[in-house]
Order: sequence, then C-alpha cells, then structure tokens
Amino acid sequence: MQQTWRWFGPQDRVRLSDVRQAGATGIVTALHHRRAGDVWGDDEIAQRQREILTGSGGTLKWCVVESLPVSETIKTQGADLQAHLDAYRASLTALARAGIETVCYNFMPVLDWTRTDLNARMGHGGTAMRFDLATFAAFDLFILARPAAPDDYPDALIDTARARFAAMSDADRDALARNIGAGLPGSVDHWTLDTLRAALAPYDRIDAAQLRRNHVDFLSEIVPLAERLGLRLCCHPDDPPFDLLGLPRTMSTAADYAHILDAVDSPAAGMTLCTGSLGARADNDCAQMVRDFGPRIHFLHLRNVTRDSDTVPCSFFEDEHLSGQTDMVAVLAAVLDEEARRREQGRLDADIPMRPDHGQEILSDLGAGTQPGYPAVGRLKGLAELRGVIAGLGGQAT
Ligand SMILES: [Mn+2]
Repeated sequence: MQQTWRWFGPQDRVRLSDVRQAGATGIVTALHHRRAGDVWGDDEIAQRQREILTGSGGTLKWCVVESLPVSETIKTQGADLQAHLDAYRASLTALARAGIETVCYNFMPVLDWTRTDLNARMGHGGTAMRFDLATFAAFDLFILARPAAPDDYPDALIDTARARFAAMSDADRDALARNIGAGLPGSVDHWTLDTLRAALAPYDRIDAAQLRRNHVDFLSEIVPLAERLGLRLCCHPDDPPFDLLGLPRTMSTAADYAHILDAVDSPAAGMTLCTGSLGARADNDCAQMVRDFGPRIHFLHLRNVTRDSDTVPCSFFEDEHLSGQTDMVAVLAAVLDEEARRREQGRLDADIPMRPDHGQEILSDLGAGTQPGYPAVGRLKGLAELRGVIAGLGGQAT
C-alpha cells in the first residue's frame, strides 16, 4: 500500500512538511477552488504539482485526484449535459497529460458527506465528527421544512426530532444548517437553505433506478477515454450510506457497486473503498468487499465508525482507526492478499494508494482550525496505527 495524505492546497493549515513527518509518501488533492463542471487546465494542474514538489523539498508528488467532482447537471442529466461531459473529459485529458493516473469521484446527489456535529467531545478529551439521525431529521423537518419529510421518518423519530429542535438555540440551528450545507471538504460549493431546496427539485423525477442509469450513462461517456489515457476512475461510496432528504443514494452497498461495476466492465471504472463510509451500515462487510471487488479497487480510505444501532439508517460517530466496528485488521489482510495477486499478475498498480481518512482532533489539533475531519495529529495517529497493522501482517507500506 502506498501511504497517502489528503492536502487541501496552500491554504491548508497542515503543511507539506508535516505530511513528510507523518510518513506519507503521496499527496491526494484537487483543484478545490474549481467548481463542478469547470475544466481543469494544464497550467493550474502543473502549478499544484509544483507547489507539492517545492513545499515538500522534492519528496512528495500528487498521486490521486480527490475529487474531480461530477456536476449536478451530469447526475440529473440536466440542460448543458454535453458541455459538462466535455468539460469532464477535458479535465481527465489534462490530468493524464500531467502524469496523474487515479481519479476519485462520487455520485451522491446534492449533498456530499454529511455530519450533524463536527466536534463531538470524546471521552478522552479530543473531538470527532458525528451523524445523529434525530438531529438530521430535525434539520430536514423543521429547518429545511421539506414538504415530504414527514413521510420519510417513523413517528417516534419525528417526536425525538421535534424535541431536539425545540431545545436548540438559534445559534445551534444556524450551526446545524451550516454543518449539513458544508459541501465537499475544501470546496467552494456551499448550500444555503434556498439553494439546497432548488437543488432538490430536479430529483422529483429521479428515483434510484434512474440515478443508476445516469451513473452508467456517465461512465459510458468517459470510460473509453479513461482507458485510452491509462486512467483509473474510482467511485467513493455514499457517506452516510443511506438516503438523505428523500434523495436516492445508489453507491451504499456491495450490491450497488456490483451493479455499476458489472454494467461498465472496465478496469478504468473502479471503486474507492472507504471503510468509514461503508462501515456506517451494519450489513456492509468491508473485508468481504475487498475480496469481492479487489481487482477494481484503485484507492482506499481507511477509517472507522461506531454505530448507535444496527438499523439502517442509524446514528454513528467517527471512532479511532482501530477502535470502531469495522475489523480493520481483516480489511488490511484482504488488501495485502489483493496486492500479492496483482504482483503475481505483473500489474503495475500493485501498490494501492491508501490514506487515513479523517482523524479525531487530539492534542494540538484542538483549536488549530484545520478542515473538519482533517487534523494533523489525529490523522498521523491513524496512519501510524495502520502502518503498524500492515507491518504486523508481514506487508509493506511504501
Ligand atoms: Mn472516504
């Protein structure tokens, strides 16, 4: 496995010199200032590569793009679809020219990763991110006031959400709306209540089956080019892996991945296996997914969650990397088996890039103002633990 680290660009308070001390050897980043649908130009890609090389004393390079965002126009097949597909292809072509081979994306409608609390206090004194279903329902029912929301929750949960909402101050309500509307980490796209309502509207006519068709259509349009360019696309799972705000989510389970990867049967169309996202469902077995989808896994996000219950949906928090309900040792053992198979087959991508996906805020992270989920010390701790497990299993983390 190659140890990588997400870096949000020059404004990231975690410096490239910190990344080196953490022991990572590759950088995961994006042109975060670009909006979904923009073309990524050669100059801007080259500038970001130079920043990484210079800032790390020539030791780190940009090895995974996370993410090249898929626009709502593509997900909903709205007006200007062809222009958005052309832009996506142009960006892929420019990335390939720059020598970058792995491109992560996701196909979540409207909302990307979603948490209700970015700084939940843990017993050890640090903080972690949390998704609380009743608090989320309070947002949906009483802040966003989505007309169909009362049909989407059981009565008991609505009662809990009503009480939760009543107990919140105006500042609490604003903070909750901001947390949910935060958009992609580091992204310039943030939702207000009005823009969120407008973005939900096209999904009145898009159910899960239609969204899957749109995803297959998108891949059918870009995968032939990705094959020619030698690129590996990898789809990140839904986070959390269940429907939100009445929107279909269709990359939440092994069956969801099997559907897409079978429909577009190319090594250029693959999976970002995120144990943190998938682990928020009790019916997802992440180690089994590594065995099932191994050859198509192009990128690994290693993180752990602890769920409040085994129901779907459920509340959960982001636990320490080895402490949650996903058996991280079993996942890493399965990944090492897959890498050994690739070496036997002579595959050039035998070292799968992985990164500690999120970390709790501990020690000097507290108050440091880093991106939610992306503190320096908490991730360093996670990476060090993962590296230790890999070594214990007889594997190698490069
Ligand atoms: Mn992830």
